[in-house]
Amino acid sequence: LNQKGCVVWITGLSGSGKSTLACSVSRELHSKGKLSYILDGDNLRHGLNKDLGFKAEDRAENIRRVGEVAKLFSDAGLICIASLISPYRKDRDACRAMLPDASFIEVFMNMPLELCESRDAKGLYKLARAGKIKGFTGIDDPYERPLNCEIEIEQKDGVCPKPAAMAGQVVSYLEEKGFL
Ligand code: GGZ
Repeated sequence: LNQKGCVVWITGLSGSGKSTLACSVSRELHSKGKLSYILDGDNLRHGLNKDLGFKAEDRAENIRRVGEVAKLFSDAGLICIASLISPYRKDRDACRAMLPDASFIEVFMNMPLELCESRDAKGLYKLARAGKIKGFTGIDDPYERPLNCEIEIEQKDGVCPKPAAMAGQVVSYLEEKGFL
């Protein structure tokens, strides 16, 4: 019985494809008979984290709480997939420090701002450009790229990999490291 849990932490800009990747990984794991659970920043902000906004301290607290919950799932033997912008390196590193060695797997959605902005599913970039949302990540708020993430998802020849291919990258890594 393989019960080694871990946290797959997906970081990147709004619209970079974090939630899509999370769903795709979860589906792939399910088909392999492995339990996973998705913690999505945007969803949790309606419940557990509904008291938090987007100031640096609020983002730090948001990420800290999700890190703690992710640790619980991981301790229970699940693969926990956390999908949050998590723009500050120190907040991501604090989550990494909570977990046993090698069980925090940072996945960087390295997509150009122009691509994320062109998707603009919820029209938030447009509002941010118009100054109607202040402190929007990538527009007038920082995003600190990971310096040593375990997995990087990027475009090849200007083309975004398909969700199944992105998920494949993550699943292969998990297999290689003995989590599957
Ligand atoms: C960034 C914002 C903001 C600001 C609202 N900055 O793409 P979405 O819409 O659906 O998901 C984003 C979500 C970000 O929540 P996180 O919990 O992932 O952020 S963090 O890790 O930084 O705490 C976006 C929406 O909230 N949103 N205002 N100012 N994203």
